Amino acid sequence: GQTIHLEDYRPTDFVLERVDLTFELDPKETKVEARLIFHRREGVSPAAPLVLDGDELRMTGLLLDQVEIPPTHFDATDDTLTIRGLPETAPFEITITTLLSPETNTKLMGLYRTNNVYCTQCEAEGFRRITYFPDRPDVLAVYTVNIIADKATTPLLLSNGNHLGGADMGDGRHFAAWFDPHPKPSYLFALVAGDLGVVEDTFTTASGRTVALRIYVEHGKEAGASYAMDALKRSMKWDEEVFGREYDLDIFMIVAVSDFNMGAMENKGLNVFNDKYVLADPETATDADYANIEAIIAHEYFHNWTGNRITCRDWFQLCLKEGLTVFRDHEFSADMRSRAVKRIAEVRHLKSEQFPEDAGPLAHPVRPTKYREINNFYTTTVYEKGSEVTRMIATILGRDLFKKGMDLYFDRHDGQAVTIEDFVACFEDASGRNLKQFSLWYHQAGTPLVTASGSYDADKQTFSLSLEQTVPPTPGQSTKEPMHIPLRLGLLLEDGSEAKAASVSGADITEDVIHLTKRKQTVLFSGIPSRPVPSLNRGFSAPINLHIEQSPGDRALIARHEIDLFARWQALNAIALDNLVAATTQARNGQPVVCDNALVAGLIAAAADDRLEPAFRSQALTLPSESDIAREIGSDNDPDAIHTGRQQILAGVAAAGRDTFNRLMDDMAAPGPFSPDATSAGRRALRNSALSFLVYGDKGPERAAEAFRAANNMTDLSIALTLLAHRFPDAKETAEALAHFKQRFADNALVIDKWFAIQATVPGPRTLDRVKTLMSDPLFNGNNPNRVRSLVGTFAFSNPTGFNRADGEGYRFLARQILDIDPRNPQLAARILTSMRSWRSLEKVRSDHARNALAEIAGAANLSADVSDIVDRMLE
Ligand code: HT7
Ligand code: ZN
Repeated sequence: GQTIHLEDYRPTDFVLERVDLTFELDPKETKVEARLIFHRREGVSPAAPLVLDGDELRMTGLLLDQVEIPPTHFDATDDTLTIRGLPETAPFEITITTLLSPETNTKLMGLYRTNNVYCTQCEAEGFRRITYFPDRPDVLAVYTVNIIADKATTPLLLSNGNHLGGADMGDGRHFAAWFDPHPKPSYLFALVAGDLGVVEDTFTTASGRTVALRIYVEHGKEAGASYAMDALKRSMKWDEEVFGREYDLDIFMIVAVSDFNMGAMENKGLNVFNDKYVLADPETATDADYANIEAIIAHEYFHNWTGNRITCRDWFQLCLKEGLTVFRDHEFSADMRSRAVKRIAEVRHLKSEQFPEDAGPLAHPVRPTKYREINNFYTTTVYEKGSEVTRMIATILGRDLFKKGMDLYFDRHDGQAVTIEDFVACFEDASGRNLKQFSLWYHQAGTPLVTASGSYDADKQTFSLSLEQTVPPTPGQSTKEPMHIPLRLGLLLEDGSEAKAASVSGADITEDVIHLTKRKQTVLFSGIPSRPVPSLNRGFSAPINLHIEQSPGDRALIARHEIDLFARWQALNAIALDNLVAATTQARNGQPVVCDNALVAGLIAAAADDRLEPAFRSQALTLPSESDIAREIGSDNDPDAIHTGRQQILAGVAAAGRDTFNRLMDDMAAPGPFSPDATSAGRRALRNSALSFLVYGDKGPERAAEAFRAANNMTDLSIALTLLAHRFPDAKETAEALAHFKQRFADNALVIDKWFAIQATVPGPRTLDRVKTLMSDPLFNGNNPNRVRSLVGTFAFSNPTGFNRADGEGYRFLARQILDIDPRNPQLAARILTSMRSWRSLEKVRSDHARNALAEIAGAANLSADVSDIVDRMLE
């Protein structure tokens, strides 16, 4: 495909006023009639043709004001329809008839069938697979949709907006009409039709309107939607209270489907969800599943204002809606749960997913300036780093001015398709602050590195903090400007109290935020009575890598006394990471691995501290992952050495903390029946952290097998099964537990996904064969994205030793899978291929194998635009 550049953006020549769609649904041959009312934009040449987008369309009719357009007046190619000779000024109507085959649409873009349900996915460029259309987000129109289908098999006919009416057609078919009064881009169009069960509720808005709420799921699964419904109502209320945003239609619908390329989709008034993010009950959903459902329900609902009412001018602006909406869902979850624990989870996720992307061949700015395939830009950089950039605006402006800026944004741009510059201008105008340098966060890729060193002058009672920032080169950006980095900090004294400086010079500072704006800056704090320990980047105020020479003792002081709980976790994590990096070297050199006393003491102290909430203590006990360690090492990585070193450290902590962990097993036992709330989930998390260490200290599988038998909820059950499978892969108890789990949940595909994922992550070289065997299990289905992600995706993304086998078989396996999936579902193939994004940081034998596997993909015939874009960038 060709490259699209931001600088080439031009508005369309024709303005679309209205869209009238009629669907006659049939699995093999659906007929779509699209009536589009346009007028020529003022100043556009009368000779300019109308150029519409299309993708794999069969057109059977084309009319201008109800009169057939002669072949001399139009050209239809693979991806465009060009119509000439259109009226100079008067509005005109184009009627296009197309025939679609939903049943054979395996790409899951446009109109497709999933489990006998008709369903659409139009973001980013799926609408052009339904009809020829100006398929770009800055074309906003009002839609009317008529749906006709067989009444017996397809009783439910849904689209965006409000239901206008419907009737029987007397021939076994029926129809429904929907009208959406809010002008929208085509990517927010949706149609769902089929036979589904429903859960109903209502929400009364702040201004007193009643909104009907409906969640549609497969018949018989209605009970599983009650948590999602509760999360939806809490989201609606929260958006009113915190952002002042009320819902704007009479009905809000969610449909859960089992074949979906991503998590969910925010179509106006008719969200479509991957069923994984709707259905939950204690027997089948883990605490993580509940938290994800809450977050994703909220995310899609919040898009109603940040994305739908105000949308993107073009796809380069994707972070305008995604970064902002992730920020909003993070804040929502922080308010629903523990803020500190939520922040720790966010930062873990950011570091494990976004930092590697930003450090590898797929690095790109939060607001990119070019793309070949837009589907490949739904990235963790656009989403999660985009959210962090929004969070930094809030940190720099402070709560009140941030709110003023958001209000101005909603006021000024409601009903428009806008840019990041428009968004940032709202905060500049509301606050009077210049955010020009700050905006580099949108434009410069790469994670900034801040190096800090402090020195204390006892005579003068001053503390000087030298800070230096560098932004690493990334593809297409070899040199970088210094950024505006808001660094929250505290200076801790020996007794754990916080020093209050008499004065500060060398940087702008507001409350506890230092504004680092130059390449090098020295900040001088005066009136500091004794040598302080600086605690930098509290709350992860900036998404940076921070290097500071600090002794384990100084870090332990932060871990014990910081008022910012996140900073406590950060300090413990830094101690652990140092130890794990050293352990890797020791393991690689065949030396004994040494477990740092400060680490063991810090972990056990945090675990045992009853004043701290259990969820936090569990996070403290969760050591950096093998990929965290690989990232910290940065180059010449040997995943086997990382694994061995880490296992030894786990064993060290397990031995030293045995008594504490045993006590926690009792203290954290569930006091009553299962509840998915955050406090109960935190207790389960801490108990399972303790159990994990105990099992790592065990010689045999008995304790893990007993935990498996005792579990009365999916969190405990899946962790026990993971411990058995990972720690005792060859034990008969493990085989029995795996068989039992499979048999018990064979009819619940979402739970079987966990069964696949647990086995796909068993460390070591033998797992590849197991994955291959599982692919021929009757419960596996290579056409279902959730199944493919849980087995193939989990193996490639989350099994460092299994996937990165030294003989390269893991990479060759993945290459074959990518080439197999690509023709059916290019988006899925491309996404799974990004698991190789850090291949250059592997040691030479492995990186040579990885390059060859990538080259094999690159050289294959008929690659999709999605996969060739990713593989080309990875090899560049
Ligand atoms: N805005 C949604 C993105 C999405 C998507 C993109 C490409 C292909 C399929 C897709 N399904 C959903 C999801 C969101 O961020 O809310
Ligand atoms: Zn989103």
